[in-house]
This record gives sequence, structure tokens and C-alpha cells, in this order.
Amino acid sequence: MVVKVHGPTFTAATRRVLACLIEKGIDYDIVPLDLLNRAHKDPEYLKLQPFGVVPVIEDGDFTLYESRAILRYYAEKYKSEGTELLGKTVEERGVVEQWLEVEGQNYHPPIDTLIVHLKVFPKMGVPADMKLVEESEEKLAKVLDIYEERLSKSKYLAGDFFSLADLSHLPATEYLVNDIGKDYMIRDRKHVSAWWDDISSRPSWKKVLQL
Ligand SMILES: N[C@@H](CCC(=O)N[C@@H](CS)C(=O)NCC(=O)O)C(=O)O
Repeated sequence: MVVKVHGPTFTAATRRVLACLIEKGIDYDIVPLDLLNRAHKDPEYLKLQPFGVVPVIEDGDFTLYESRAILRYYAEKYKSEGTELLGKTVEERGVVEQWLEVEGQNYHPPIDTLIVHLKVFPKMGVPADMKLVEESEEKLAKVLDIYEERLSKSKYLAGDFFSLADLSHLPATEYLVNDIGKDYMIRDRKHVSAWWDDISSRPSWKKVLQL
């Protein structure tokens, strides 16, 4: 069964899903959506994703949205295929889940604000709110200090194995490092920097960036 992934390949949440499918060796077809022309607000698309955001997957008759839910679904469904992304014990699974939550709740939001104000708004001719940018950078710095401490003791976030927790960080960190000029936030922290070099050099991520 080929999985249909609805969403443009430059968006963070779609890239997160694609990285997981590639790690697991699952075949997929991308259904591109023209966000500029608001295809994600089209009634036909809203039948699949009623909140009008990307991505959504169709796997036969089964439909699923929310990128992190999709990661968990495929990592569990194809547990013994491709890269093991959930850990081998319930404790490892618990720690994977912990860092997946940290990514969604603490890491992604300030980066998202930076991307909107430093990349999206300039393209639309909307002035960035520099106070908000500064506050988001401060918030992110505090989060990254915690990551630095964690990664000084553990090669990956959940332990000595690459997992969904690390994978989920790839899209936002890619924008932070290579798109909005905030690479020093990663590079100034030795262990975070080494971790980023490691996870971003995985073939799956290189493939996502080529799509
Ligand atoms: N929590 C959702 C977030 C989805 C999301 O915000 N997608 C963005 C692209 S990364 C989007 O569709 N933006 C278009 C819009 O908000 O109109 C997920 O992880 O799937």
C-alpha cells in the first residue's frame, strides 16, 4: 500500500512525516497543495483535515492528521521494519515520548515564531515584531541550554539510539540553522551542535531536503 501524503514538501510538519516514512522504508506519493492559493482551505481538503493545515495522510481507507501522531502511528505499525524509532523497552518508549512532547511544546513554538517573523512576514511585506523575535530567541536559548545538558550525557535525546524524538526536531532546526540566520544558537552549544551534525546527515533527511 502506497501512503498518500498531502502537503508541500517545504513545510516543517510535512517534512517530519516524510523523514519518518523514509526511515521506515514505507512507499509514499506526495500530493502537493498550493498553500498560496489556499488549497488547504478548500472544502474537499477540509474533509480530510478539518483544521485546514498540512499534512494529512491517506493509507488505504485510513486517514490521519497531526504530524507527530502520524510519526507514532507508523513507528508502531512497522515497528520491526526499517529504523527502530520507539526504543526497545517501555522505559525507552517513555523517554522517547517525553522528548517528543518537549519538541512539540517547548522547542517548536519559539522557532515557529522566529520563522514567521524572519522568513514568512518579510516575503509578504509585513514588518516583523522584533520584540517578539527577541523574546522567542530568549525562550529558545533557555530550552537549548537544557538540551546541551542532556546531550552532554546522552548521544541522542532519548538515549544512545536515534528515535522519533530526534527525528521530530529535524524540520524546525533546519530552518533555524540554514534559513533564518540563527545557526549560532546551535553552534554555540558543543553537544547540541554535534547532535545536529549527526541527525541532519542521515540519508533520510538529505532525501527529504531534495524532494
Ligand atoms: N500540529 C500540526 C501543525 C500543522 C501546521 O501548522 N502546518 C502548517 C505547515 S508546517 C500549515 O499547514 N500552515 C498553513 C496554515 O496555517 O494556513 C501538525 O503537526 O501536523
